[in-house]
Amino acid sequence: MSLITELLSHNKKLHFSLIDPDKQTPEEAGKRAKICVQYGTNAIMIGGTTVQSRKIVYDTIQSIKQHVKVPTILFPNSADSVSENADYIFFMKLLNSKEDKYQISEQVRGAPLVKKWNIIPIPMAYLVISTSKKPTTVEKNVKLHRIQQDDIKKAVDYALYAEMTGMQCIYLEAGSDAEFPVPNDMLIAIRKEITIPIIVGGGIKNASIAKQKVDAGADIIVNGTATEGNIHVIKDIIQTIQT
Ligand code: 1GP
Repeated sequence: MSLITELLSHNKKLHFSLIDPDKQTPEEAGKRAKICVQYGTNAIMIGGTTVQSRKIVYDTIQSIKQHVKVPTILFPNSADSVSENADYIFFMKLLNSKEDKYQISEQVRGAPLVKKWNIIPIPMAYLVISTSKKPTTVEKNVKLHRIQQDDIKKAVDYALYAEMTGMQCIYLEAGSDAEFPVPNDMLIAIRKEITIPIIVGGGIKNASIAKQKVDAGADIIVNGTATEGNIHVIKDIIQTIQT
């Protein structure tokens, strides 16, 4: 059974906390992970759009593992951030990227490392939705076939492709600290068409937004920015989505 299926067999909805190794020291990352786990987060994701070195990823994961026991999942921006001490990796394809490296070539470069280090891959489709006027970091760094927030059919078609190609889950991403999250009507439309778990992240700033996303069909809520400041909001979010 895959990790996500197994976690979803115990909880109706899940919460993952995303720690960007570039945003704090490894020691601080461990402390932040511990707080998130005390609040009930189900896994710690490690990654960010700008991460440059394998060492900082490694050190961050080491510290997280000293503080918490929940699964650690790499959320890599390239093969260079694959780190041998991670439990799992979102082995992901950025479906609406125009760049080969986010579709296949970094994945091909990373595959032997994942095998050598016995990291468990979770095949994941990753879709960036452009929801906000101000471009998010991922939009600035990756050339995209843009999917606007009202491009519902386009998003559904990508989701169908993800399921038909055997992806274990799909991550609908509005971008870190996005002004607006992935819209509810897009989630509802995708949920109607596919059965694989839906992960939603980007701009989920409070419990009321998180509740709307799970009610619309999301299975997993991801918070990243909140771990860096307003961390107590994660407690409200988890309580709200799990009741
Ligand atoms: C970014 O979806 C994640 O990849 C998390 O977004 O930082 O807005 O929580 P936030």
